[in-house]
Amino acid sequence: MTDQPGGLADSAFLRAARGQPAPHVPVWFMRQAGRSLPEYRAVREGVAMLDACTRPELVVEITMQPVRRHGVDAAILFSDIVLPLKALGVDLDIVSGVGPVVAEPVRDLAAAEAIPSFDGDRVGFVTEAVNELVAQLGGTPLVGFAGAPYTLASYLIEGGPSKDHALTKAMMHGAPDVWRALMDRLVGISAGFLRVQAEAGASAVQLFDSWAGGLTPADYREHVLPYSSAVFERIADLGVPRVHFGVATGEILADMASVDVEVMGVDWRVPLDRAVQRIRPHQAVQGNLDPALVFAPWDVIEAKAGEVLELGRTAPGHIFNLGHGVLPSTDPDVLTRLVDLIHSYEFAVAS
Ligand code: 1CP
Repeated sequence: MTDQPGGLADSAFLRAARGQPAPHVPVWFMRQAGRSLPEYRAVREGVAMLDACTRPELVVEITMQPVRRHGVDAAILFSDIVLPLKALGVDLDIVSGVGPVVAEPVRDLAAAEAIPSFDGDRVGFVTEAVNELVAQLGGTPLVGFAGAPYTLASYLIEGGPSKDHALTKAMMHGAPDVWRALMDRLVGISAGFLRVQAEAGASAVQLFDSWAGGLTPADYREHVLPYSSAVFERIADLGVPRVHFGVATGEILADMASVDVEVMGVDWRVPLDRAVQRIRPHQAVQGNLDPALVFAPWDVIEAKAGEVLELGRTAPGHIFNLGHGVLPSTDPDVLTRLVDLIHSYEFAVAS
């Protein structure tokens, strides 16, 4: 990374992530790659999702597409949270229209202990893709990511997407030895996968604990937080900004922010000024326009995005994003217009 003015370290995204003043509020969108873009659907034609993730030339192309089209301030690697599990030998697939499906769900100690340890050699294609992306992106940072232990565990235990996570919670409460064994392994996998991406050149990393918001605060604190905390501690030496994100996390935001992390991702349910009161004073915020709002008339989008920007000023740094991923039917032109709006926004009163 270069420290020259205008270089990567000076990018609006990294400055905001570190709580430093930025020339403009940086913006990117969770799930900006591989969702709403016709050019994505064209290159994915006939290629299975997880195969696409293992082909560096495709990963590079799909990761670059939203950067070229929207002019966002960060790229996110095209991959999936279950990819490292698959690469390590867990029998799973991403089924179109469903999501990740696990052939033999983890239900006992033997199955938990059979989850392989992380091995960077199994994801050499990620290193290759990240190296190439860093070269092509120049001054635009690349965000690496991983699923948090709890969210990964939910897929492994349920066997696929679930609304209530009943089997996951049953294991958490009813089989603590199995839970610990599984979560310990997933800490190694999440941290290992983030490390590989950062060492290959990713400028920041995000841990997606998408489903943690379905837990009671007590359960989150006792059964999940220690493992997510361990992931962040294991990668602290990398020196890249770390983002912690989940959905519907209002009630657990303070706990999520208690880990060693620079940026807190906030979903759309909590106004950013209130989020700032729940997290730690040095932490930047990322978010949080309701992803459904981009379907509203433009004057409404403009007003709501303006509100998000104004409330974001209460944090030492603000990275504009949606409160969760881009919805697949989103009009990409609206996202481009939104990026332009964020970049040209003039704050009402100087700070
Ligand atoms: O910008 C990007 O799209 C980057 C790539 C990306 C990311 C960051 C993909 C590609 N997946 C993810 C993360 C991911 N995957 C999360 C965390 C973020 C979030 O909360 O949205 C989760 C929970 C998953 C699991 C997953 N993978 C689901 C959700 C299923 C459920 O439980 O409801 C689904 C549908 C997938 C498949 C997937 N991942 C990515 C793509 C482009 C797709 C669709 C694959 C296809 O073409 O069929």
